[in-house]
Amino acid sequence: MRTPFKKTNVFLKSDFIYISLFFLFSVGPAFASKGNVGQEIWLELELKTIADAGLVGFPNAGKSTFLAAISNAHPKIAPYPFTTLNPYIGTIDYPDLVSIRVADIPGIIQGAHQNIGLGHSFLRHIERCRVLVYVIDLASNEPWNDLETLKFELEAYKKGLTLKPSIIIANKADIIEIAKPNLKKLQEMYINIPCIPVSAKNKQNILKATTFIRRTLTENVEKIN
Ligand SMILES: Nc1nc2c(ncn2[C@@H]2O[C@H](COP(=O)(O)OP(=O)(O)OP(=O)(O)O)[C@@H](O)[C@H]2O)c(=O)[nH]1
Ligand SMILES: [Mg+2]
Repeated sequence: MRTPFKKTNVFLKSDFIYISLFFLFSVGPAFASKGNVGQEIWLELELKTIADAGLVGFPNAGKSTFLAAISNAHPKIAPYPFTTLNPYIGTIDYPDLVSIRVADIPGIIQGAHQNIGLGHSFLRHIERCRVLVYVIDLASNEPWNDLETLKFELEAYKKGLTLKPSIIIANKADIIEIAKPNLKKLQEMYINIPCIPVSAKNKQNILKATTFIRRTLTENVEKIN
């Protein structure tokens, strides 16, 4: 049994060891001087690139459905316009371990450059993508007009924006009666841009689409970096 005296004695000893170790290992500043008044600066930082490829299209064209089909993302999909209100990033993982980031950008409508619809804030996101992937609804009345409008809005927002490497994803190809003649005319009108028919909903021709996205990025690596 220990006496109270012995207990106190042990405590004092360990206390002494701790204090000695503290002084032995603490290497604080040797002197201190009075500080001057510091400087204050306001910086506005803007993220330059949000993704390798950006999905550009009218509301309801199927951008989010396409992103869900090609990547690991699970964006909200619904049959009404402006379902997507903020850019949503997904990653395409290729079998050789290369991955490409794709941004689902909220729908652009006529007058977007004048801040109509979701306007400027989303056009700004398009600037930050290396490659433009126009997602066109083949079942719409005149899909080539949709593409013209999109390109017009991009150019009106910032001259030269449509010069970025681009491809067309002609979506809703499963609605065959309307999609088939529309696809033919769209491809005839835009011979300089690869145009890949897909059905994002049924995951048809998705491999071809992801192959073209990658090819467009790698072929233009010098232009876009
Ligand atoms: N038939 C058919 N319907 C599709 C296809 N892709 C998308 N849809 C439908 O089109 C509607 C709109 O799809 P979303 O992916 O939400 O369209 P979005 O372009 O992201 O629309 P916003 O977010 O509003 O800009 C949904 O009802 C989808 O099921 C397709 O390949 N074929
Ligand atoms: Mg969407």
